[in-house]
Amino acid sequence: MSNSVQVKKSVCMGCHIHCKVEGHLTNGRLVRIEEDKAFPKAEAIRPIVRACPRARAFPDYVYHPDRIRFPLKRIGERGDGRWKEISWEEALDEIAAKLDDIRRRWGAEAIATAVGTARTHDEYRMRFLNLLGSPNNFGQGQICYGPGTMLSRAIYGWPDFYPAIGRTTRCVVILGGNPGQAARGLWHALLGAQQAGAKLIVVDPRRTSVAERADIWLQLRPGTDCALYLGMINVIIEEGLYDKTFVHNWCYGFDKLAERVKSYDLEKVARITWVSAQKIREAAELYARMKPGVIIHTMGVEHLGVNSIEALHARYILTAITGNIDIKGGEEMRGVHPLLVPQYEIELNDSLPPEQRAKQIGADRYKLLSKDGGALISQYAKSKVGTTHTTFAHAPSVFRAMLTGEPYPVRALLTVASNPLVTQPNTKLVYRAIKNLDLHVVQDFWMTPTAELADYVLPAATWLERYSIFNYDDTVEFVYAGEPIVPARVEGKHDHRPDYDLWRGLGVRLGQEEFWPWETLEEALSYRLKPLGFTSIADFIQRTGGIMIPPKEEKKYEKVGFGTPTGKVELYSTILEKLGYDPLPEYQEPAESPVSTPELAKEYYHSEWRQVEATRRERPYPIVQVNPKTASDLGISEGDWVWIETPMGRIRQKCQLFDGILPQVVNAEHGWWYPELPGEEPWLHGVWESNINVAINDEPQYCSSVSGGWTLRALLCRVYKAKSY
Ligand SMILES: Nc1nc2c(c(=O)[nH]1)N[C@H]1C(S)=C(S)[C@@H](COP(=O)(O)OP(=O)(O)OC[C@H]3O[C@@H](n4cnc5c(=O)[nH]c(N)nc54)[C@H](O)[C@@H]3O)O[C@H]1N2
Ligand SMILES: Nc1nc2c(c(=O)[nH]1)N[C@H]1C(S)=C(S)[C@@H](COP(=O)(O)OP(=O)(O)OC[C@H]3O[C@@H](n4cnc5c(=O)[nH]c(N)nc54)[C@H](O)[C@@H]3O)O[C@H]1N2
Ligand code: SF4
Ligand SMILES: [Mo]
Repeated sequence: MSNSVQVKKSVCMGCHIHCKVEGHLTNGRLVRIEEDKAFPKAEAIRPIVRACPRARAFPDYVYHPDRIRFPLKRIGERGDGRWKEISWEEALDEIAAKLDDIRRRWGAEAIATAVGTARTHDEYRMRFLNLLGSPNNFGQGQICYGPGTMLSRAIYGWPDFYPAIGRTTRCVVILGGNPGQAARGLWHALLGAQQAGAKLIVVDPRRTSVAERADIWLQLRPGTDCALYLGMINVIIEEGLYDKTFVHNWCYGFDKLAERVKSYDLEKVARITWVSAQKIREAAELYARMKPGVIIHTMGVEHLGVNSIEALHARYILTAITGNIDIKGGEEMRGVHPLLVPQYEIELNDSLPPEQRAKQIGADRYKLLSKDGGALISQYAKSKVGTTHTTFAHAPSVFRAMLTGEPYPVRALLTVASNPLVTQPNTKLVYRAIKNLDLHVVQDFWMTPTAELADYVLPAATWLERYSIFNYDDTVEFVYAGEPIVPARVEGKHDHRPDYDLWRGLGVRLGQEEFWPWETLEEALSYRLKPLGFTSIADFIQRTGGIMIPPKEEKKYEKVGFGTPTGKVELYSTILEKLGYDPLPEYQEPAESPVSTPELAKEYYHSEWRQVEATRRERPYPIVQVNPKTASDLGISEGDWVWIETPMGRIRQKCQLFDGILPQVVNAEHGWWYPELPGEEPWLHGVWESNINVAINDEPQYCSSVSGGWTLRALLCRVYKAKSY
């Protein structure tokens, strides 16, 4: 008998690369994920599926016996680990009734939502919350590209740049990024560019695989990026290496910038950063001379908390004064596809009444998050990009409100696609805050430590079981679409549903019915594609193969300008000035210095994948990297379990000796919990054992005063030998 073979097209949501993939099925069962061969291989966006350990393990992941199969309702106390299976309709009815009660007693703002790193259709969560009248949406975006996109919108009127690395690129600068492990698509683009002769500069306290390939590696003291970049700007201006025409026509505040950076002479910068003046000068000259150049900053900079916005500001100035904007092989300005209904429109941000928006927690202190900051940025940016800046509540402040009732009580939390008990700093506070709620709902694939503290746990459909559209959250004009590869619901076996079903299900039960005309995610996504001339998402996939990339125009700013108050790139930011902040970047000593976290094991994705055997086998334990000299002074050897301790608490990881890290610095992994340990309290799957966020502080002095972003790098700790398990 011959086997029936089927191929389905989708977009992998396994990580930020979002490869276009094909699911191969034999007799209806997923056997492997392959790259979509019909995918047009634009230079900077290659599928890298074959090299990806997670892609190989997806069949084990989607069919894993530990997945949640039906909605679960807690019986017993929260955290007891005792559950009863109920139907989706029962779960949604009960949750909606409880939310209705909380809304009546405390106001809609007492209901908050937490989300993770953009891998679901989050625009429907925003729609639900805006219609409900709560401004308290928060999540990981606040430290994961949120600071960068907020700031680039403020000073360029454009979302973050797209690194268009290609054959013409002559210089690539990687700031605090580890693409060899965390961004393989970028890694491959980089190798191609190097082969074609591009130069590479890497700024990282650790010798990563990309630092090993660098022409210049600046091994800086963690947390000092801002000073380093100001020093480089100083060199570029002093030596006249900036793009005079672009600066003259398109930059605002150059003279004030030149004045500011004068105090960042290389002797001083070398003292702050521990990088030699000579190397800093060489890096500045190389970047300014080898054009087009691309700067890519990732979490080493975004996670700097106190210094993050300042460092990002200096980083964007480097791109602007060298004129590397919107040119082929440089950093491109992109925007949403002109015909696609953008996520922004689905979110219905304008339907949140102003008096409710004004209650957004944290907005009074962290002004770039606030309604004023958001409105100011959006007013200018919208005219150019067509989308605006979505504001967030400040996560650490919302957890405090759950616990203390200040500035007002937050009584319910809906956590979707996130595991804050592991990924948010100050784990003890997060734990106590969640325990204090009237209602906690989690939608996930697995019983994570966070799900163990829920009242209801809803079984989510993975990207393999649902339709999807992807356009990097309205920041690029590509449209990718995917279809389900395996069924989400199998009678009697499991009833996984897309997150959309939660938001719509609650919306229609809470009086929002007229705003939810689409019964399913498939219908909702089809609506977004109709203006492009497709009858449905299935029609789009069938006729296009699931991808549309309109041609790219260079130097769009010559036609449309920049979406800022002055219509130029604001090196000197009039928006920051209006909000009461320093309009130019200035370095501050980090709250503490220095330990840096994390190094990402390539098999994992944050707190995910620890239950899948193939990936876990490759990295069974968390690893902390220690310089051999430091280890020998502390009596620690390779493979020892060591305590990593701060005044917040201590956790254990296994020591790896590594001479690519400075003796004063250690590097711990984040995202650790142990699915195999019991779920009930006090274990919570070992959340207190190796999770570095137990030891990280999130008080206001650890947060950026501009954006509220918390500090996950450049923190002080003590390391010493632990007993082995
Ligand atoms: N100390 C320290 N902390 C960090 C970091 C660090 O470097 N150091 N990194 C930070 C960064 S950059 C990020 S982005 C965050 C990540 O923070 P999180 O997003 O909270 O972490 P993940 O482990 O990705 O958790 C995602 C959860 O969502 C589930 N999930 C995945 N897709 C879906 C979906 O489509 N629907 C639903 N309902 N569930 C889904 C997964 O099973 C998983 O349990 O962590 C941050 N925390
Ligand atoms: N395999 C895998 N891939 C992933 C993820 C995953 O969990 N696993 N997560 C995804 C997500 S959400 C994100 S945000 C990205 C993260 O991707 P990246 O940002 O590329 O990776 P990280 O390891 O978080 O951090 C990058 C580098 O910052 C350095 N660093 C630490 N402190 C400093 C500092 O003070 N200054 C500078 N300049 N550098 C510093 C670290 O040594 C590290 O090499 O990866 C994505 N891809
Ligand atoms: S998990 Fe692997 S296959 Fe999926 S998007 Fe990331 S790199 Fe591509
Ligand atoms: Mo992230």
